[in-house]
Amino acid sequence: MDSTKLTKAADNVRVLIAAMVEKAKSGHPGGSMGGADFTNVLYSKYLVYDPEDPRWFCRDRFFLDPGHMSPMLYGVLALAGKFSIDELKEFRQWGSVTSGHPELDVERGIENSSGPLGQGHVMAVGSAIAERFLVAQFGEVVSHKTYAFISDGGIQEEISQGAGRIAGYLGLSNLIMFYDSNDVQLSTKVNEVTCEDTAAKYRAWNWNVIEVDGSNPQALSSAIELANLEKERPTLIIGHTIMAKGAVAADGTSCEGWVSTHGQPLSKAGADLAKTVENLGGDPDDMWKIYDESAELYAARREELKSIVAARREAFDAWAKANPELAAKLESYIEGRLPEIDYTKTALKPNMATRSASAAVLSLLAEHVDNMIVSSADLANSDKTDGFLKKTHALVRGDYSGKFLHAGVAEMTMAAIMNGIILHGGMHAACGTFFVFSDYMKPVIRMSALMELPVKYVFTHDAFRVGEDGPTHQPVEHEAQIRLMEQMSNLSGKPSALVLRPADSAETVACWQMAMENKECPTVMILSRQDLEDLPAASGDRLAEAYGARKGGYVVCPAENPDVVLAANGSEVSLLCKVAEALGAKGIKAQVASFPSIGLFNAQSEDYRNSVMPASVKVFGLTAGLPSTLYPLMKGDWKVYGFERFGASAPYKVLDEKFGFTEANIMSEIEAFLAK
Ligand SMILES: Cc1ncc(C[n+]2csc(CCOP(=O)(O)OP(=O)(O)O)c2C)c(N)n1
Ligand SMILES: [Mg+2]
Repeated sequence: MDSTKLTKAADNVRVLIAAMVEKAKSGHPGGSMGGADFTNVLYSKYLVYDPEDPRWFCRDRFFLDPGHMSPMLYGVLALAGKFSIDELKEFRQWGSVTSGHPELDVERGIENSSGPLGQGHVMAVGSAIAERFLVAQFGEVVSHKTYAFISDGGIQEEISQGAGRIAGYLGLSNLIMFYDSNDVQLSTKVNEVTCEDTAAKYRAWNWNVIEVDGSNPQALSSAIELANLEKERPTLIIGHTIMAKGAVAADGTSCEGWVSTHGQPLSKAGADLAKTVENLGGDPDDMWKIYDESAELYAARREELKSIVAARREAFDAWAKANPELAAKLESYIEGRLPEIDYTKTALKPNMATRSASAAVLSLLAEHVDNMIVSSADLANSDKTDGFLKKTHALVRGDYSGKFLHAGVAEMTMAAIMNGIILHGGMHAACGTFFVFSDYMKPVIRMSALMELPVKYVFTHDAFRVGEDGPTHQPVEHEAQIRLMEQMSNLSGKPSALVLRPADSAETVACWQMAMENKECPTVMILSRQDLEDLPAASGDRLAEAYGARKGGYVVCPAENPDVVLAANGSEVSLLCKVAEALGAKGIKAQVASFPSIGLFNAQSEDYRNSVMPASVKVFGLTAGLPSTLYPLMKGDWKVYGFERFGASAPYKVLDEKFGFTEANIMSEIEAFLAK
């Protein structure tokens, strides 16, 4: 192996990194320069991908955790032919493909958006789980490695605890993670915040840990080769690297290891750009170039990849020919086609809690959808994702045929794993916990939304009616918060999330079908712990009527020329139906509408919206969340009765009384509102 050639190519990347950050007048050169040796070795010698087909399903995946090291990734990908020098020159500029932190772009070799430290490597765990799961169904023809790159920040983020535990517990030997250990972070040296023994920590989680000089291509190659041989455990390669490798000041003294090089152009950090470029073997007057030696290295790899990929494709074709049914199934997975599911077969009983109705749908899904992983953060029997579990079994070390992942008590890790499963491709993924703990998952849901990943989030125990567990367990402001995602569009200009709070079991079925059919963004399901009365159905077919949910909101109790529209979702709708009946007896005509998704309703035509909420009619909203939950729905003359405090510990019927969620109190609220 020609170490000099590899170091030269890494130096080439370092020069490009320094130039990019300098030109952009912002960015993170230090860590990027130190990590370039590993990334260069990986891309020029080991990562298996098809240069002609970036989406080739069996490619190795590379997940970058520290997105601030984007210039390192863009630099290496430029050598691999995925970015042009002109595109590197546009680093961090409006409309460029080289944004400050990488944004998912598989065509260019970017497998994940990264920036929030910690999440990137957990997505890699998800990808590794998806790969093992698919190998269990289809065999080695779909196997590949998942590589992750993590830095001090990711190692310190709490989420790494969950990822380390789960990957080690599952023995994900197809996962190889490089830890760029450069002893420096954003504002301090690493030894100012921790004295942990990282190697021992990962070993304790059942990882294969290898420690190497992270600047030495020979040592890095050996480590990657060893990791590739590992059959039982995930591997952590701790690479001791050098922050701002090669950076020097005007007088030639070293600036390596300086905290100041973390997040600003080298010139601002105290180094000299021209001297640094020179020190790295580059030409300060011509920094923007790919050296002939680097081009040769990557051209040779391209040739190697051609034959590696051709052999893999040949083996795949032979397998497909011998196993046409399996091959067709795999194709349907990759294309994201859903099997035929007759949702009317959902085993509903009268007046179910929506979490129980969800369990019934999940049970049906488990029977039909073989490429779906459902997970729970140790609440499966409470968030009722066990409806799915009962029809399958859990993933365990050495047996990846189960469709259920016991994530343990690690909500954020679980969610980031779901993102990784979807990023891998060919899979559906859902995860559950109590709605109140969605707080632990928001940064990940945000990344699902940004990356347009259709993860299904199942949140139960959706309001103060959690009851005796008290205010720590009672979500109040959560629906208003999560619905903000419905008001925001993603980078494709579409809604960034679909948030559904069904009002009864039939609506839960409709909402689950919508969730499964939604391939464009995450879906959040907000479900009740307590039983809910089935809503009335004028047609006699409540399930058919519940598909009004497809429009986000629809009339459940119609009234001709109503005096008032009563608007709610979830558990509040059946209460309003009763109130409407009582108002009717007093000569007040109330039309009740259910709004499982406010965002989706607001996206409907004005005509449709007026048919549900006629323009001149007063609107009374009821919510067990903050009143502002319903504000985006309100127009004209309106009032919302909601919840403006933390909840309380007591049986939920008592809480209904105390907080005024009774027929009598809501009646009088409405009458007072109409009298105004
Ligand atoms: C969740 C999260 N918190 C904070 C930050 C801001 N931030 C960016 S890099 C960094 C620390 C970087 O240290 P390290 O990971 O060692 O990178 P290096 O300095 O070696 O480049 C921080 C705190 C972030 N991106 N994500
Ligand atoms: Mg560091």
